[in-house]
Amino acid sequence: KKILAEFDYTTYHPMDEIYQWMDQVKEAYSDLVSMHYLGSTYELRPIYYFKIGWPSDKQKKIIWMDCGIHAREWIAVAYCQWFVKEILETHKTNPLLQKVLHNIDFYIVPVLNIDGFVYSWNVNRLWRKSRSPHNNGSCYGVDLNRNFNSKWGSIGASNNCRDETYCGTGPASEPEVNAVSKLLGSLKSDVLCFLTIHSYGQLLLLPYGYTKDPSINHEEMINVAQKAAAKLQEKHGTEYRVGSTSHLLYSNSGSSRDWATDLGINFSYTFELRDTGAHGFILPANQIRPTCEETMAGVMTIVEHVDAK
Ligand code: ING
Ligand code: ZN
Repeated sequence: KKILAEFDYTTYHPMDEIYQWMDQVKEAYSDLVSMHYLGSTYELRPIYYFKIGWPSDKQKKIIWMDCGIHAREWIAVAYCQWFVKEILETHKTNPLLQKVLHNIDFYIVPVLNIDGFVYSWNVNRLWRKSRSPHNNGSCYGVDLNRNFNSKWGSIGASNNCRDETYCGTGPASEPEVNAVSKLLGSLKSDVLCFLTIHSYGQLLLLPYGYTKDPSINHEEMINVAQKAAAKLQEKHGTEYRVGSTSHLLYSNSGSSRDWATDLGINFSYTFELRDTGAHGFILPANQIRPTCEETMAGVMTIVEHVDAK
């Protein structure tokens, strides 16, 4: 059993190592970190999230980050781990983090679609969906990013369980999506910002996917995103495109980002990390460090903006 100090953040880790890592993080940093049960996956694996911030008497604000909603997007999971490490290892010397951790709790879900993630490690590296059975077990998995209750099933999603974008049998029909919806629904008035991490494409996407209409906070969200993309590019020259999903890509319903927006969360973004297709979902491990370094710069630009509000 490896100790936390030796944990290698520049390689991809299977789920058993991530569970072990979470246990060690919460033990080693119990003053700043607590671990909580979010809910269960279809295959009955526990989904946990970290709450990171100084304990406070006043009601703190929240920044949400989930990774690994799509099974094959391993770099997203690696980024959540990196983000946690960076907060814990640099907060004492980083003035922004010092301030932020007093005002805000980060809620971080390192792997949301655990069943799919395990399946991607053990059976099919390019698996995307969850692993619930449908049509009497003739096909498996729901695209969890089409299963949220945001114009569910209306556009850019499939009703056929054999498809990669199968939206499920109803809004939040999947236990993973239901768990997120319940928790965020109960916290909504305190959530400053919702971040969901995917790959690939090098995009910073904002709402909406389900319509081409701009969201209420569109102007400000675009401005902040452009600033974040510029800061990100300063690190290693990586270029990001910024815009709403429906304009940059194509329309899609049932995404968590749109759902969070309609819940009333004023800043809601999807990060699509490296690359633009050369390696796609199989991003080589030697790109974990630069990808995470640049993403850190982008994310912290958003954090700084929402904290100052
Ligand atoms: N992309 C997101 C997805 O849920 C997206 C965002 C939406 C891409 C619509 C293209 C079209 O599909 C990934 N990589 O999961
Ligand atoms: Zn994705």
